[in-house]
Amino acid sequence: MTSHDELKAWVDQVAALTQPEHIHWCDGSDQEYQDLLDRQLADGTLIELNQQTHPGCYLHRSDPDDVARVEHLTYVCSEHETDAGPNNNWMPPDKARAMMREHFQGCMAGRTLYVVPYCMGPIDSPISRCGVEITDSPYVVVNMQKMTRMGTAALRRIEREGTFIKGLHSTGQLDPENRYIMHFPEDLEIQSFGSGYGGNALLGKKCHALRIASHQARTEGWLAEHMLILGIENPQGEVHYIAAAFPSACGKTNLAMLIPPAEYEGWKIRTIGDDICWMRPGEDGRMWAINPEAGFFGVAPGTSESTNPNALAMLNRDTIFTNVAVTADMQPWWEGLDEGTPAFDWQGRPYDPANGPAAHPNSRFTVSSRQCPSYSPQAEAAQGVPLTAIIFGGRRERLVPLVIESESWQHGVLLGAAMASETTAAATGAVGDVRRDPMAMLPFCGYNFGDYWTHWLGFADRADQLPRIFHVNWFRKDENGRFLWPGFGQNMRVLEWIIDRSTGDAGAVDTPIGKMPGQGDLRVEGADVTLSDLEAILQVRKDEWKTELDEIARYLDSYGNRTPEKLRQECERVQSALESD
Ligand code: SAT
Ligand code: MN
Repeated sequence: MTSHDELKAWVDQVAALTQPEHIHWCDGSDQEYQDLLDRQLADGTLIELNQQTHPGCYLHRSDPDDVARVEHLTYVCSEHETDAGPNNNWMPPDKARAMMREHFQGCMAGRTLYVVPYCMGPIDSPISRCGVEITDSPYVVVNMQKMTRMGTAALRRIEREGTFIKGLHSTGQLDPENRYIMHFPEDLEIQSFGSGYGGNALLGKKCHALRIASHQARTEGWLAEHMLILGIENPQGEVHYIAAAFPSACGKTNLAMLIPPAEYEGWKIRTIGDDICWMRPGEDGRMWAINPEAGFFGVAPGTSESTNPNALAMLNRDTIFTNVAVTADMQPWWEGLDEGTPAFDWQGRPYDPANGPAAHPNSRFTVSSRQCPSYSPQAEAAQGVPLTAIIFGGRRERLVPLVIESESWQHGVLLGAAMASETTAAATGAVGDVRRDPMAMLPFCGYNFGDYWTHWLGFADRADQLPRIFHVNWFRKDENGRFLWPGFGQNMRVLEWIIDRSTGDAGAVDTPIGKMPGQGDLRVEGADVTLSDLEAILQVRKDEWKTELDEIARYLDSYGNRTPEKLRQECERVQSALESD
């Protein structure tokens, strides 16, 4: 199967523990994919959708208690608790291993154990990293096939390189009481039990590409971030790349695939990735980024002809849907779609509005990036793409203006560290509470946030053409709960300002919290926004910002002596700017 002795030994060891009936080494071939589909169609794991309208599309209905990431059951098991930080649940590694051993004991009896070698990032990129996921879920395997470079080529790279991330996954009994997502960053290892849901079970994604990779990135001098990457091409054919961090279910996929408004003739958005960005300083002093993923695991509800036509166009073939509703003729359906009516809800019940939405609010599509009409060939480039700007953004009804430009890298890191957002359905728990979510990494940073901010600040000395950092908020509302900014394609106007600021020729005004577009600096002709709305979303209320900064200072303090002094100083600088203005 492989010439890699350590890998072979690990598979044997896991098989001895979990007692599968069969072992299958995945090669990533079309035949293998087809066999896996057939098997899941036969046992009901997958349901065939309308093959006339949606060839190659299938539906998976998950256990109703297994529909989102479980942050309260996700642990970072570093040797020392302080290294995991207050931002993570922690358990001593020995204790976690012993507990997980009991769960895994015999759990694959009667099942097939799949060995899934995968590469995060283009197979020939020096920035890419490999892993092997062992799983007893064929649904996980077909999803990994779309989301990563999976199969023989990845295995060959692992054999050449030696090191790989070990990920062990079993759906167990899908019992929410016996569900754990464990990370052992110092051993480059993941163990996940009791869930089949994306972020808990597709281990290449959040577990590897963010939690373990962020730890690796710190020791090796790069960054693993919860960011989309897009290219903006102007009518002269110049392309600038932007990476943008938003919490889950805040529109990363829509922004990554944006279609510019009519006034932007000759402009194009090129999609590199919609969720994860690995970046490192290049020899030229710029920051170079790759998307480690090969597919999109996007939120279905709200995806429509008006919000994201590119996404809609890629979802009519070869897509796996999870927990969406279906029409009477078995087409996939979700809230926000302009056409069709739901006949059966996400649990397969005849649709009744009394039961809530037809599609689960965190229902998802899994699709290969190659199907995206705006997918950039540069996404396959081994060296990655150079970043012109980095954006942080949250979902904030109040306070936070449409766009802020940082005064410096250090100020930009503060904007990221101070991010907050209303919670969404992407994780179990309450929806709509404002929580601090630094760099949108709260659920994903594999080590202490204090050390993470120090790592971020350190790039100022290591690269001399760093991307400019901005903060945006598309979600500001008025007193009546109406959105003040139209969003979606119209966000292009903000992206243009961001690029022009970064390359030198757009106006801005100074405020105590950073630079903002002044009157006439944003191109708004043709946008569905009134002047008074625009004024409202660019307003800085000093009294409210003082309270916000006090809260940010307290939040930074909660990381104790791990919080970098430079970040506290930056916070104090903004506080005194607010006092003296
Ligand atoms: O965590 S997932 O990968 O399932 C999606 C998300 O919440 O960003
Ligand atoms: Mn995400």
